[in-house]
Amino acid sequence: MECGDFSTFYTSMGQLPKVTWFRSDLYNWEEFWYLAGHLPGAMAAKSNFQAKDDDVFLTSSIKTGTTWLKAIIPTIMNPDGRKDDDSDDPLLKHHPNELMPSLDLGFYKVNPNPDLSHMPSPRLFRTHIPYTSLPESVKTSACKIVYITRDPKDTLVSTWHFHNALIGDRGIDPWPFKDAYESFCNGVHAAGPFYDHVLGYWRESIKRPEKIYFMRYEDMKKDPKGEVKKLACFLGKPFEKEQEVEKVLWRCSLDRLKNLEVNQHGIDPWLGIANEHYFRRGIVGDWKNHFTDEMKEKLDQLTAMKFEGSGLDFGC
Ligand code: PAP
Repeated sequence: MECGDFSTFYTSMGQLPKVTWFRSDLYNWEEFWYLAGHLPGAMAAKSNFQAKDDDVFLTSSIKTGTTWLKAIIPTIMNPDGRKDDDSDDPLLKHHPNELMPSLDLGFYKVNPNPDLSHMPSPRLFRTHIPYTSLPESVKTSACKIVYITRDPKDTLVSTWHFHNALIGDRGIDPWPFKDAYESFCNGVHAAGPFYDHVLGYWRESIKRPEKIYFMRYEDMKKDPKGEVKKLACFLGKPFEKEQEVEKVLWRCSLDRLKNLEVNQHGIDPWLGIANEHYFRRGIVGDWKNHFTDEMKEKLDQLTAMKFEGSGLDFGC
């Protein structure tokens, strides 16, 4: 593979199945859907990225609570992240996206073979790439992967709000919810099909629990201290005192992050998205404000059918 330009990836892209997903083109690569602007970076990362054993990857389908962990993981990994004094907290000046940069929507989006040698170890990355399409070295090295998922009903509602916020910024009318719902059920959405994405990481996490730590947003909301303690142990940075756990959770809380200047007014330099759009309600069960009984029934049945025999559920 010749590196240095994206032409090979654009040529491959041109031969892939393509659909329209509310005014955007989606391409199907290796069984998953990608936005046109996101796919070349994913392809380049798969071809060219070399993982290191101490890298940490945060992986997810979209809108499953990733931003919470984009804040929590760097705070756990930062030797000063659990100290009393907050004055040097990187979150004061940086959106969580910057602390856990995207492999494919950041580095490999702008350069198919970027020089990452300047990054201090341990390097922290995030990605929405499904397990099967991860760069081979991410799977085979000793680097750790944290995956977060969420009840598909709330995931869909969060996705729909996020898209409406983005298109609202461009003066475009909102996306009809029933259209978003149909696409989601058909598996046609960015990083979809949702169920295949979740199951890919879930099955691998069962085979290799020391490699992949699987989390659910609902568990984080229910028992944040317990969940974050387990996460810190997985990352090899266990907490010594209860107040350290509380400190990390406070620093990364939705209320705090939402109200920080950097998140109210900044813009993600890679994606051009307003930082504020990553923080909304952050509750479990927001779907109740948007789903009819019939919609709930159908999606719950689909979830039960897709996850049958996997040992995974969302308690719905
Ligand atoms: P991404 O895929 O673009 O990274 P992601 O962070 O996974 O988005 O999902 C955004 C959701 O996480 C939002 O949920 P909502 O739409 O239901 O409100 C957002 O509010 C929530 N979220 C962001 N930060 C936090 C946080 N610190 N604590 C809890 N939830 C959060």
